[in-house]
Amino acid sequence: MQTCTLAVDIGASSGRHIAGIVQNGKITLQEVYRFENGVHRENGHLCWDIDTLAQEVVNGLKAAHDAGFAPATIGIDTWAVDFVLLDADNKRIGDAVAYRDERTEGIREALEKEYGLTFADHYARTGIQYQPFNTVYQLMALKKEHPEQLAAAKTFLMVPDYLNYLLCGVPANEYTNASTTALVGADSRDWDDALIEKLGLPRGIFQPIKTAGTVLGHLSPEIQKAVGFDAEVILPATHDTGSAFLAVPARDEYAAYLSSGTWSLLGVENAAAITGPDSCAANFTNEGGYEYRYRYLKNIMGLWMIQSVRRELGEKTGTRPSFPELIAAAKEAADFPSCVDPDDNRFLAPVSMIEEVRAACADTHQPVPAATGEVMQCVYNSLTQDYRRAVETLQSLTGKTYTSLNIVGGGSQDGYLNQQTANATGLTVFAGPTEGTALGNLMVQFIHSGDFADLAEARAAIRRSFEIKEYQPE
Ligand code: LFR
Repeated sequence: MQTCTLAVDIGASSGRHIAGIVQNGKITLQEVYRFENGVHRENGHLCWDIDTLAQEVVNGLKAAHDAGFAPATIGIDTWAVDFVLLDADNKRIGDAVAYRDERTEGIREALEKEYGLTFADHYARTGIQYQPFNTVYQLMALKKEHPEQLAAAKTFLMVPDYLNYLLCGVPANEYTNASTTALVGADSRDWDDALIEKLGLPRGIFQPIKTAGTVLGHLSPEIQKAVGFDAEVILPATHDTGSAFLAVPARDEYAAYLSSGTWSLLGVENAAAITGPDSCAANFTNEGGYEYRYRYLKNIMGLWMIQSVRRELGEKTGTRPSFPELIAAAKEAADFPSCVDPDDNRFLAPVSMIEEVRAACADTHQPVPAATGEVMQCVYNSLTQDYRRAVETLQSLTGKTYTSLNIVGGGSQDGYLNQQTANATGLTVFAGPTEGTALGNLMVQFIHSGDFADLAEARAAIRRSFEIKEYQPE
């Protein structure tokens, strides 16, 4: 059996179990299991199939064992903001509603009117951007629709907290993910009791906040029996973007980061939160990071737009085009000029992404893309122009000039996007590693195991271990 650490990295469309090993200062990764994820409609809402996810976590542990691995530690990361509630018998109450669901429509306004909480005040306290899906809005939507569920709740767990709980029986809220609730104080880094009280939420459901590197416990006897081994359940940065930012092999402090997946998260790490009015107006967020760094970043709609176009074409024709096919089509239409605003919430969950992009072009009196290549080129133009704007805003908010952009995650494999990003931003782009989130998850485990002394050492090992491609602006 090969001793390893194991990352369970679950995104909106798929999850993976990745074994990580450090030998002679170099990191190697091996994917041992992969499974599908997605949303479906249940009880009138878009929901995650949380029971299947929980089962897949266990299936993947068993697959790791069957492949000859003996994980010493296991860490889980997922997207942010979504949660489940447990009752007094520790049974799940209701569904795991997904963040693209529309239940939070109008809630921000309701907080202003009914609770006297303006967004400016809220932002000044928590430093968290406005997104319609912030956990706080979801909780307030639940309070309206199902007050009985909140009343019966004893424990609030974010999705990875819940999966951890099922593995080891210990309820806890991990800091990087808890910060995305918009209920944690930017400076106190703990639940904002006054805010929770003001909104009439039950303070008792929120668990002690624990930080990345904490060992929660061991696999329970039942899970050990199912998977064939015991391991420690450790907290990585359970928010995938928190893990991705950990894995950025920045060369100096003038590098901006871009975690490129379903979302494009563009920003930097700061030592203190920036919560002033300019930052609020720009909607930059101060999410909690490893060792209390602040992930100061902007959410950009990201590859979701491309993933949605691809899914839609697949439904129309019966076969999903590959990413290289879509990129080739875009290249054919490289001169297509139109550009939409990816941050417009119309792109969050449109019935048809292709039609939404066309409609947005028509609404802004630009050429309407017809063929797939034109739609794709329009998405590329839109994303890279948004990256450029985000870098400019970031510079004005931090008062720093950035000279390079490090792109990590699956999106960093798209050379066409990388080159256009370099061109649009005027920055040198360093692309890779592609396994941003899983790698960041593993790094906390490697530091725990003593393979690396600290984050600086672990990041240096990433530079040695993975190919990083360079793109100069043309
Ligand atoms: C990326 C991500 C973003 C978060 C969004 C919703 O996967 O975690 O950081 O804003 O998903 O949770």
